[in-house]
Amino acid sequence: MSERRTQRSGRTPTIAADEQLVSLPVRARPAVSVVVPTYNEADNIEVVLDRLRSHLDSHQYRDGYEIVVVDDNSPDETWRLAQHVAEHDHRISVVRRASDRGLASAVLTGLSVASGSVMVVMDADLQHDPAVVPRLVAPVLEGGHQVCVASRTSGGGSFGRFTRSRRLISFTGNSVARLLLGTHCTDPMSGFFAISRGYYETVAPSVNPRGFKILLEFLARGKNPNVTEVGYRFGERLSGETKLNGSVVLNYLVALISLSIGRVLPATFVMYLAVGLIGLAVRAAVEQLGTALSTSAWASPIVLIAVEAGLVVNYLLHNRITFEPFRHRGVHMIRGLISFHVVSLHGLLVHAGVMALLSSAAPSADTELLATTFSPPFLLAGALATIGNYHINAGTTWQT
Ligand SMILES: Nc1nc2c(ncn2[C@@H]2O[C@H](COP(=O)(O)OP(=O)(O)O)[C@@H](O)[C@H]2O)c(=O)[nH]1
Ligand SMILES: [Mg+2]
Repeated sequence: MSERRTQRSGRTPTIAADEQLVSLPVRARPAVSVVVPTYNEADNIEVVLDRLRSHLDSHQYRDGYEIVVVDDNSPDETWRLAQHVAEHDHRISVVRRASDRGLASAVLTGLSVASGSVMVVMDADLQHDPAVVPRLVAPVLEGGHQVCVASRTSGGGSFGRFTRSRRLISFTGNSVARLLLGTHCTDPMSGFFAISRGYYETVAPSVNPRGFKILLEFLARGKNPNVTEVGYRFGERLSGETKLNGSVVLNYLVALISLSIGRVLPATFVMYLAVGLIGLAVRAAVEQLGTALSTSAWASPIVLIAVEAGLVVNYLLHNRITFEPFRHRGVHMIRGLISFHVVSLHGLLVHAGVMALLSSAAPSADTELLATTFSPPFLLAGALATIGNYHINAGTTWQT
C-alpha cells in the first residue's frame, strides 16, 4: 500500500469534534496539478521544485496549483528533501511509496491523489523543462483539448543531446507504437504531458500500471482523444542516472502487446502462451542436444532433464514477465517453483485425460490420427490444459 501524503493540499475533510460534525471549508480544486515521479533524484528535486514553482507562480492560475511528488522510497532519501520543501509550501504534497515500485504506477498514484482540473506529468531530472508547463496546460485548460503532449518530434522540438542508441530506441518505440496503436501523436513515448481531469477519469480504470510510458496507455485506451502537441527540446539530466534499462524495454514491449493484442485476448494470457512456447523450444533443444551427445542408455534421463529445463525456464520467465507485478523474490521462488511444477503436472494429467476421452469416443480409423503429435485432438487437449494451468497458476502460484 502507498503511504499517503505527508501534507495535503486538496479538499479539507469533515471531522468529528465533541460529538458534533464540523465542516471545514472545502478548498477549490486547483487549476493545475503537476505530478513528479522520483527515484534517486536527491541532487535534482529541490532545483526542479523551485523552477516549477517559479514558472507556475508567474502564470497566476486563478484557482492556483499543486505539485505532487511521488517517490518510491529512494535510498538517497529524495522523499525527505521533498518533504522538507513541502513543509514550507502547502501546495506541495509528497507521497512516499513503501512497497510499490515503477514509474508508470508512481504516475498513476500521483494522478489519483492530484485534484487539479488539468494534470501534468513531468520528470524530476530537468530533462523536462519546467518552463514548458504553462504552454502544455493552456490547450487543455482553455482550448478544449483532452491531452497536450510535450513533443520532441514536432513544432520545433528536438531530442537535444540524446545518444544515438537512445534516439534509435525512441524512434523504434515511437514507430512501433504508432503502427500498432494507430495514434496520430508524433511522440507517444513522451513522459511529459498534460491531461484533462475528465479524460483521465474516463480512461484511468483501464490503464495498465506496468506500461513504462504511461502516455501511451492514456492515448491508446481512450476513444479518439482530442490531442495536441507542443514542441520542446529534451534537456540533459541535471544529475544522477537514467533508470532506463533492459527490463524497462521489456516492460514496454509487454505494454504494447497488452495495448494491441490485449484488446481481444487478455495480455497476461498472451504472454503466458508466448513464454510457454519458449519453454517448449528450450525443452526440444535440450533433448536434441542430449540425444546427439549421448548413448542410448541416457535416453530416458535426457527426456526428464529436457522437461525440467523447459519448466524452469518457463517459471523464471513467467515470474519475470507474465506475472511480474506479483513476482517471487529470494526464497519465495522455491515455493513458487514447486507450485509451478504441481500445476504443470496437473496440466499433463488433464492433457492425458482429454486424449483418453477423445480416443475412447473416436471411431477406430481415427485412432492413428489421435496418436500423432500436434494432431488437432492433441492440440485441443493442449489448449484445455494450458487454459486451466494459466488460471491455476494465476490464482495460486502467483496469487494475482
Ligand atoms: N517513483 C518512481 N519514479 C521513477 C521510477 N523510475 C524512474 N522514475 C522517475 O521518472 C523520471 C524519468 O526517469 P529517467 O530515469 O530519467 O528516465 P529517462 O528520462 O527515460 O532516462 C525521473 O524523474 C525518475 O526519477 C520509479 O520506479 N519510481
Ligand atoms: Mg530522464
